[in-house]
Amino acid sequence: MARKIIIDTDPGQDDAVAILLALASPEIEVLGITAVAGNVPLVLTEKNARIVCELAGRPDLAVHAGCDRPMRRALVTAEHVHGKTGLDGPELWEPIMPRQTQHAVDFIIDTLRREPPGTVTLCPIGPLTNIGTALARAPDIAPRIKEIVLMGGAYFEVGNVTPAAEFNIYVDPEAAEIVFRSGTPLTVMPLDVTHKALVTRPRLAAVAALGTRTGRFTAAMLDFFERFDIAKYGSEGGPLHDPTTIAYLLKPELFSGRHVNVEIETRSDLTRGMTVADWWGVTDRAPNATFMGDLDADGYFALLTERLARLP
Ligand SMILES: [Ca+2]
Repeated sequence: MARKIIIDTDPGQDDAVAILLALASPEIEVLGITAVAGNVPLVLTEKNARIVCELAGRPDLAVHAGCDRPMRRALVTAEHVHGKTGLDGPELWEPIMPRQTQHAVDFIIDTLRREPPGTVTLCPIGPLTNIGTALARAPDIAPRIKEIVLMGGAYFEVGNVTPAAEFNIYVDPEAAEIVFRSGTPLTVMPLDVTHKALVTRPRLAAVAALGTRTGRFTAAMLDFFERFDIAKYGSEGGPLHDPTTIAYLLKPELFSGRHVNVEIETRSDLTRGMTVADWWGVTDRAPNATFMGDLDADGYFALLTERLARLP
């Protein structure tokens, strides 16, 4: 039986690849896609999610627009990384599939109450505003969630948007705190993992060589995404963050980490959004998350390329 998931997202080129990976994989059933403000404002992330569904030949999917700003702060975006549209690189179009009228937070709550307990996994790959709002408004859904597998945070790599914080957690630390204290099984893909998942030239060439529309679209996105990251990190390629969550659902053996306590810094202006992971077990705080630390990068990109080849 396919694993039921909701993808909560702020596309974002790497979000788009995560969505494509899920839609290409028969082991996964995407119940819906919920958009949140993050990399770019909500009006764009919602539209980009529909563009990606149409690219994958899935205009039947439900895309819901969610929160347009963090729970208690002004929105911070990242056009300097993702471009003005959020999906800069390939040629984009005006999607014709409809946006659902139901708010994403209501969709998340209704879906978790409707489906049997312990069967729905949430995959947040943007700021945690939609998920945090849903948990705050309907605490009864927490024990019904099978698992939350999210991209966010960092320990050894520390930060990418500030010296101390990763973007998704930084944008809405209050929402992240709700998620990390929700008591639901939590698997975290931090920068410690994604900074080892580099889109090298040969890996990019393998995607471009698929010869499909999806392959060309993805290669154009990654090529754009790369330029910023290579300029910033000076590495052999940019990190491909968000698809690690979906890859984990498909092949958990690609990843390794530790079950530890993770707390979110919400008070300090200097370190706001820091994920304080007790990697070395120096406190007696109870573990609340499986915090990943490493991945088999070649296995990850092989999985990704093989799956993308199945799309039109
Ligand atoms: Ca994202």
